[in-house]
Amino acid sequence: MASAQSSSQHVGSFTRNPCQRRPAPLLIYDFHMRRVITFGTFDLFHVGHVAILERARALGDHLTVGVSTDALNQRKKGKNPVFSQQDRLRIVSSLRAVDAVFLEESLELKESYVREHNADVLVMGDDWTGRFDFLRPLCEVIYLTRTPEISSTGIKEYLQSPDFLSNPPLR
Ligand code: C2G
Repeated sequence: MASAQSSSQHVGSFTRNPCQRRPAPLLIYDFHMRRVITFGTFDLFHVGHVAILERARALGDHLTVGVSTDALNQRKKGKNPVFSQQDRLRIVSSLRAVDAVFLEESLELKESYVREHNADVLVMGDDWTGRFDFLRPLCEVIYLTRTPEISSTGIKEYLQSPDFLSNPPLR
């Protein structure tokens, strides 16, 4: 009983401790993790956001998400998101499909973000088609079809429309 316990503890520390001196199995040296990166505001988080994040994650082994800051939205769209950057970051980081998050401060920093996070693939929705093709020497660039009939802007408009009080769900 005692030996089974110490053996399982040993295996646990072997797999988790990066300073472990024992040589790692060859499998680990050969393994190349395909790292995916994507970006977005993810305000009023909805099913279109879930869909693109799940599809982005399925294209690799690790998904990093850049969540745009409130200041970036102010500059880009002239308005603040409904939810603060801290809340949007927290929502996105809670998803099973998402492995890491960070705050995207500027649209012009895509190249450094791709390098910093060692991304092999950049994924964006097809509303961004062509915009990031210049990164192709650095990483694969994939534009995924947006989920139809849902957007943060559409939700805001619906909440302000007379339909909202009388009608069934938006989608
Ligand atoms: N998206 C989608 N389907 C929808 C709505 C959004 O696939 N119905 C995708 C968008 O194409 C985008 C991601 O979800 O890839 C996030 O969408 P937004 O929050 O609207 O992101 P945006 O404001 O476009 O910010 O550096 C790029 C920006 O940070 C992107």
